Amino acid sequence: MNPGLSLHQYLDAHAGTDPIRRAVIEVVAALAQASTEISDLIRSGALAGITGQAQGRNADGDVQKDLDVRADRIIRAALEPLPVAAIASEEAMESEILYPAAPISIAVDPLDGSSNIDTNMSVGTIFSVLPTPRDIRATFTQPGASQLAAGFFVYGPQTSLVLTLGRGVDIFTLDRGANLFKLIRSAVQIPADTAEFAINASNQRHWEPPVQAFIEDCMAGASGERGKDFNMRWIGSLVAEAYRILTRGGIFLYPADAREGYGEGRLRLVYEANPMAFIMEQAGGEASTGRQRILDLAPGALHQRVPLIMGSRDKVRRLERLHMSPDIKSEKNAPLFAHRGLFRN
Ligand code: AFP
Repeated sequence: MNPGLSLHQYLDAHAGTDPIRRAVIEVVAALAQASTEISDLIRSGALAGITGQAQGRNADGDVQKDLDVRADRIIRAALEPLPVAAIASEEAMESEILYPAAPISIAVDPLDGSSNIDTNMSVGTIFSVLPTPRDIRATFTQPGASQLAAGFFVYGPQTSLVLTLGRGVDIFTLDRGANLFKLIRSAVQIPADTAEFAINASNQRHWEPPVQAFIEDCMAGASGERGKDFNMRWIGSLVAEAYRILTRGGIFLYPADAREGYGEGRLRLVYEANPMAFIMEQAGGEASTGRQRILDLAPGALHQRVPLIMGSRDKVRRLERLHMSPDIKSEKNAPLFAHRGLFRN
């Protein structure tokens, strides 16, 4: 597909005359417009009164920043006139029914990575487009494999959109002069193998044995059983980590850990893990809890958390094998393992 193609031209070509596809592209176009407004706020930061300061907590107890609330409002206003049956947001306890007869519904994390706003780091908006089922109450309990489209905006040095409509992954960057998103990469493929992992290593003592073993092997580098050195990244912003993986491969882990409230990890299934998993698979990667494919999970609750391991296919599969390996489970209590520790003192 020719570079420089505008998002509108790209979306029109996808939709044709199919009414559901047309509804999907109208939503993507509206989210793109909303993202330029959010991007402008972020670029202005304190000059636009954006402090990154906590304003309280959202419905599920997470710290809510001023821009979380403003981004949510901007997105809802952009979607309001469109054929959307229901919307679910990280910033609201319950989903909201808009036009029940509409063919699609949206789940959104209006501003992911907001704890990074006051440090001038990349943050983003993540969205998932689902078909509206016969029983609208079941909209957000559909497995991620039902998604019609998914994507995320990264508000970084460039404002970019990573998008899948179910036929591969394409990336667009905002041309501010023309106020248009333009295609910069099409048919993105994640390298199958990689030498880069992303995990918050400060939680190492809380991880389950399979994750401990995987990271330990990476840290052992060329002298260990992997026979090669690895690099580590941790940005604290899911969209930035995903964008890097789509650019040069790698694996991202936010696993379950033993801390209170982290028994199912930190990330939300419906509006973070599912859209990311759809994108990863469409780009030739994989996304798993370590035991199950993310897209096969049927959400039990709107803000349900899930362990997320995603990125280069071979690495995700290695972690799944480790989770299935009975030896690893028993090794956790073995004296040797107890003293191995990730960072030898
Ligand atoms: P915030 O939206 O609260 O900043 O959380 C961002 C996030 O959900 C995800 O984008 C990061 O990968 C992850 O949390 C970082 O979590 P830690 O702060 O525990 O490392």
